[in-house]
Amino acid sequence: MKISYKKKELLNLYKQMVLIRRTEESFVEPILNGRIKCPVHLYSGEEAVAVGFSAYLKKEDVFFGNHRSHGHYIVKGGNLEAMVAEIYCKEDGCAGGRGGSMHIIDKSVGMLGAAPIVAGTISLTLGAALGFKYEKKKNVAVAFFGDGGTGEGVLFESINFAALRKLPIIFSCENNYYSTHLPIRETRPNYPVYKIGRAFGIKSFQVDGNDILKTTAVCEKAISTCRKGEGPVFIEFKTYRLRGHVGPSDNIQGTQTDIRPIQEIEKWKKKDPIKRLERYMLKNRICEQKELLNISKKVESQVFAAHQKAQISNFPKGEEVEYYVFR
Ligand SMILES: Cc1ncc(C[n+]2csc(CCOP(=O)(O)OP(=O)(O)O)c2C)c(N)n1
Ligand SMILES: [Mg+2]
Repeated sequence: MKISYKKKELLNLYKQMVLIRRTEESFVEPILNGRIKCPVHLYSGEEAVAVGFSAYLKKEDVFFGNHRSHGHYIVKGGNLEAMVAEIYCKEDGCAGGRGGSMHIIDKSVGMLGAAPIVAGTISLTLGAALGFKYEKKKNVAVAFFGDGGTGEGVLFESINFAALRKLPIIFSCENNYYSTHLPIRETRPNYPVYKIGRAFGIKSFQVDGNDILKTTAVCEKAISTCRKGEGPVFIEFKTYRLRGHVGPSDNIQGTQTDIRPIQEIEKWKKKDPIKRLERYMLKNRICEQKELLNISKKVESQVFAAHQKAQISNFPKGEEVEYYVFR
């Protein structure tokens, strides 16, 4: 575990995780009362994965995500107001209100796309990495996908091609042990996910995805490996979602559909990445409780302002419904 972070760096990691958490939790009420109409997959609980990349990223590096990508966008330097507006499907949104929560994109910050087709953006990330290599750039492309993505052939084809061409790509698997309501133990043999990368001879790591000190360390290693031309890298982040697969809870239709055992959920709540970093900083007297509270308060008002703005923004015009559609 890297313990040489300065106070400022730790507080910055903390702030980013809190920003993602408060943003995600702020969607719960508008989802339940129907003001947000698109499907929303919350990232609460998994923040230390995305934020782990933040310290070593450059603006010119690129991210591709999936249906659960709000946190990736925020870490990549995305505009919070534009993301919140997108989730309300408003025209001030980063995709003009046409994509919604599952299609977060903003080329100006290197968030090159997110899509809910499981594993659907992995090959796109590969293309970006190939472009970096052709242009002799030292940038890195990161593909975020869930454990569900390990059941898709395109992942294996992409790792193979990336390994063959030594591309600067990080295959970032957020293993939260479930693909919708399907536990990973029912879809994969008992063979650790990170070993998928080993089979192709690339550097592969497995890490506690709820420990920000560990995620930043592994991300630093992966990013510098890629910048040196020694990529690709595969990382399995072991993590857990604190909310339902889609929406605040899987019991949204009034029936018990979250098949995850209560004890398992409780166990993971104790590993909440934000609380863990709080405990670490307080125990080591790195900061005081009131500094953490101040950060939370500031974040809270930033998130509130983003909702206010999104709610008064307009929906895209009806007559423009066919714009940006392939025909
Ligand atoms: C190719 C494809 N198959 C099935 C689906 C339906 N589907 C949507 S999300 C999802 C689960 C994804 O699980 P995972 O990749 O582990 O991500 P998580 O939701 O756990 O973050 C599935 C199967 C889909 N969107 N695309
Ligand atoms: Mg999953």
